Formats: sequence, structure tokens, C-alpha cells
Amino acid sequence: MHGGDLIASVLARQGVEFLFTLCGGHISPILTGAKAQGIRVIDVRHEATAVFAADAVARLTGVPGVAAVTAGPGVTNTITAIKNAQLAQSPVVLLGGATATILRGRGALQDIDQMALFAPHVKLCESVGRVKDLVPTLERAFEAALSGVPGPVFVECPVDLLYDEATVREMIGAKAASEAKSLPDMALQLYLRAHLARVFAGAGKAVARARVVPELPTAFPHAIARAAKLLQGAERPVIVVGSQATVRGPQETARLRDALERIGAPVYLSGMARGLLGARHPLLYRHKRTAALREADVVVLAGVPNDFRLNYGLHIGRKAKIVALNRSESDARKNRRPTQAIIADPCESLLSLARELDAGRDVLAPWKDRLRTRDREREQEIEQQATATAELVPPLRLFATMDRVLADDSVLVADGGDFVATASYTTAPRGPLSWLDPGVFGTLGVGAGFAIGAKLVRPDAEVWLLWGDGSAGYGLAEFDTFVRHGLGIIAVVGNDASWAQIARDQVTLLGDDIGTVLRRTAYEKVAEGFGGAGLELRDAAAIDDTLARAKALAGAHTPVLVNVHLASSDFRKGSISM
Ligand SMILES: Cc1ncc(C[n+]2csc(CCOP(=O)(O)OP(=O)(O)O)c2C)c(N)n1
Repeated sequence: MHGGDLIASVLARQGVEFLFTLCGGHISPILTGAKAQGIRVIDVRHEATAVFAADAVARLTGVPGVAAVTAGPGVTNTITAIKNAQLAQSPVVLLGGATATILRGRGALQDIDQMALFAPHVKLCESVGRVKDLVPTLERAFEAALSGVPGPVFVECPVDLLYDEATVREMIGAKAASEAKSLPDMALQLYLRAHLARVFAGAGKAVARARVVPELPTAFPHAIARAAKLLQGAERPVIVVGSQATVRGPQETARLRDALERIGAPVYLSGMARGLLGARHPLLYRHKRTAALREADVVVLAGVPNDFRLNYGLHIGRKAKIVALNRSESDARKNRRPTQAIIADPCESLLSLARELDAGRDVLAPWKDRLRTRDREREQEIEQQATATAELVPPLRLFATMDRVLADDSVLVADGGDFVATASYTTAPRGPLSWLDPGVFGTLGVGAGFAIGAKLVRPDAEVWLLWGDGSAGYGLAEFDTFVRHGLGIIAVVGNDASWAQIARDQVTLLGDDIGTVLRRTAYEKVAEGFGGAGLELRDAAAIDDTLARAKALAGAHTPVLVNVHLASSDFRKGSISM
């Protein structure tokens, strides 16, 4: 067993099914080792995609997603995706190749200080120095990724730890002492032999152990009791549930829904929690959240910080009592001091709260009616706007149709600006863990990787990649990956020949669209060039038919790109993008 095999044995014991990668000489043994363990190796066209895909797997399964990238530029190419995972609190394990330990700092290919680069962005950042440390270091990394506030980890695996000893001996030019021709050569050989002995000491002893799920951060009973009392007395409660409430993966979502039903307060869902209650649910409200928060007397923030998405806490009325359920102390207290902070897993805290409360509190009926009326009014407004006709395809009409034709198992991936923000108001995720967006880092370019991860985890589901035309540019080459790995993904490109979300503010404030203009590019041909299918949609009358064709193609494992030429829309006018 060489070091690559040892790493693969840990991945297998941790329940990892996919390893995302872009190859490089420094990591070959990890890839062959993974394949030998039955782990599916998915080779992509950009290292960032590998990490985005691992991130999606983590979010959808609750098991850390894993990517392996080669030393130097392979590793540096992942920084944005790793930062995105950190801010989205997603448990990703990144394995980085590195120069052989003995060549460090001696001018070897791709030798940079990778630890300094990653340390600020990950929960654990370790460089392994001996073969026998590979297994325990990686096991610690998996645990760290999931514990407390989940997040990415980085393990650097120098190449001389990955091959068997004989190969490494040859690689670094170590010979038998008798072969040394001079005194300096003899000294060098002694040094190399000592180094090798250190690197390989005890190498055979490491055995991967079964996955350890870190202990759940749970709440103090008195804190739950106080929060329950606040909720019990509330007349206008609102619960906002965010991504962190779903980090434990699909096994917990049914219990979470039951808890919300038992609590019985109106619910707004955000981030990865979208879809938790299905597309329609008596407790689910989708529109006019700001008005609801302003009028609420008790607001429960379950895994939701008071960041820019809640206008730094200003969306919540000044007199409202805030209950913050969060694994992160700093997120729980961000910008507003909560009446009751519960620093624990928000899903578990909601379950505990539900147990404390009396069910069926119909005192809330007038409040719910008020919110429902507003929700319906907004929905009707949108439906009305969706009937508008234009020469090209009005985005609201596209999404109204999509909302009708989505399969119940659909996963929606959002990568873009105005196009995907419009989708988020008009196209409802169908079930738990069926919506993927970058999260608070707002990273464009997540789409292809997220879609790859989603389609692998849910091979029978429809995976819809909603792509702004600008954002599509980051990942179009991954159509090649979709095709090579038989991933029937439906990419819908909102082609407005613009980085519209930015153009909107820039033109209004500065009177100039410089830097924001694109072309009405034939993106469908790019997909065809990579071996996928391409459809063009210019006429609203053809939306149904085109989406049906796309679904049929994807169902037959053909990735398809629908290039939708959008009519201009002011649906997003006035929304802030900073
Ligand atoms: C990596 C990255 N670069 C730039 C931005 C800034 N940004 C936010 S939205 C946006 C426009 C997105 O354009 P597009 O994908 O075409 O969607 P549209 O707004 O046109 O619907 C840009 C450039 C960002 N969020 N992330």
C-alpha cells in the first residue's frame, strides 16, 4: 500500500463516493488509489469546479465532499471555491499535492508556501510530513470539517509520501552507500537515507478507522425553555430558517419539518433551507419577508445571521424579541444582540423548542392571514407580469413555465445575477435540499461544479442549472465534463447580453454601461461543440416545447444547454446588489 492508497482507504471509510480532481503529477497515486477503492473519480476542467462539486456533495449529503488538486497552480486555483465553502459553512476536504519534502525550498516545480495561503480560509490546515501521519491527519481533517461550525479543511500531501518507498528512493536519487563515489556523495547519500527512513518509518502500521461523526453542539435546557416562553407568548412570530439548519444532510430534514409544523409559526426559508417545506405549505411564506420581520414581535433566526441579507438586522423591528439559534457565536450576535442566543445546532434547537411548546396555537390565525394575504397579492402581481408579451422571452414567463414543468425531484442550481434572483422569487424548490446557491460570498461561477455534484448525488433527479450568461462563461467548458461522465444536466442560460445585475446600478448611478456589455452569443453551439445538445429559445410561444425537449434529452443522459434570449425586464429594478 502506498500513501495514495492509504489516503483512499480513509476516504472509503469516511463514506466518500466521489473524488473531484484535475490531474497533476503530484497527486496521481491519490487518483489511482481512489479508483482502486471503488471511489468514482470525476475529472473536471478547472480546479475551482472540483471544489464547487465537492461543496455541493457535502451540502446535499451531509458527508464532507472531497477534491484533490495538484501542487502550486492547481491548489491556488481553488482559493475562491474554498473561501466560498468557508462562508457557506460547507464541509469540504481539499487534498493538495506538494513538492517532495526533501526538495522544499530548493527551487522545485510548483513549490510555494501553500499553508500560508490556506490557513486563513480553512478550519484545519496541515502539511503531512511522514507516511504514517497521512491516515490520522486526514481523519482529523474529516472530523474538523464537520464539527462545530462546519467548513473546509486543507491537507497538503507531499508527493514523496504518496508513492512506495522504492519508487521514491529512485525519484530522489538515493543509492546504496557502496555506490557512492566520493566523500560528499557519501554524505549526501547518508542524508537522503536518513530522510527516507524518517518519511517511511512505521508506514505500514496506519489503518483507517470507521467514520466518527463529531458530537453535535446542543443547547442548554434553560436556554431552550426561555426561548420557548418567548415563542409561546408571541402573537406575531416569524421563523427564518437558513442553510446552517440543514448541514446534517437529508436524514434530518423530515424531523426539521415536523418541528416547524409543531411550532406552527410562519416560516421564511433561505439558502439551502429553501424547499424544506416543499413548494406549498400552510406555514411557508415566500414574499414580503421584510414587512413580516418589521411587524413581528418574536423572530427566530435558525442558522441565519443578521448580515446584509437582513439588512444587518435592520429588517427586524426594533422592539422585536430575537431568538438566535446558531452554531456560531459571532453569527448569532452579528449586528443585533439577540434576546436569547442558543449556540448549538439550529436544527436540534428547533426540535427541542418544538418539544417545549403546546401544539395548535390558533391565536396566530390573524397574523398568518395577514401574511398570507400579502404573499398571495405579490404572487398575483408576478403572475400578472408573467403574461406580458415581448419579441424575445420575458424571464418571468420562462420561470412561470419552468415552475409548472419541473419534476418533483428537481434540484435547482443558481449561478448568476438578476436571472437567478428572478428565479428565486418565481420558481419554487420542490423539496428539501433541492436549491443550491453560492451563499453569502456571492461567487459567480459555482454553477457547473454545483450541478456536477448534484447530478452525481441524485442521478435520477432533474438537475436544472440556471445560469446568467455572464456566469456561464466561468463554467461552459465543464460541458465536456458533463458529457464525459454522462451527466444529463439541463443548463438554462438567461441570455440578456449583459452582466445585468451590475449594469442596472452602474447605468443608473453613473450613466455608463462600460464593462457590463456582452454579446448574444450562441451558447448552445458551445454545448454542442463539447458533445452535448444545444437548444435556442427566442420566442415565448416555444417555451413549453423547448423545455420538454430539454427534459427528454437530459432524461436520456445527454447534457443540454438551452440558450434563452431574454426580453428586458424591470422585475429586479431597485434591488440592491452590494
Ligand atoms: C466571481 C465574481 N465576479 C464578479 C461578481 C460581481 N457580479 C455580481 S452579479 C454580476 C452580474 C451577473 O451577470 P449574469 O451572470 O449575466 O447574470 P444577470 O445579472 O445578467 O442575470 C456580477 C458581475 C461576483 N459576484 N462574483
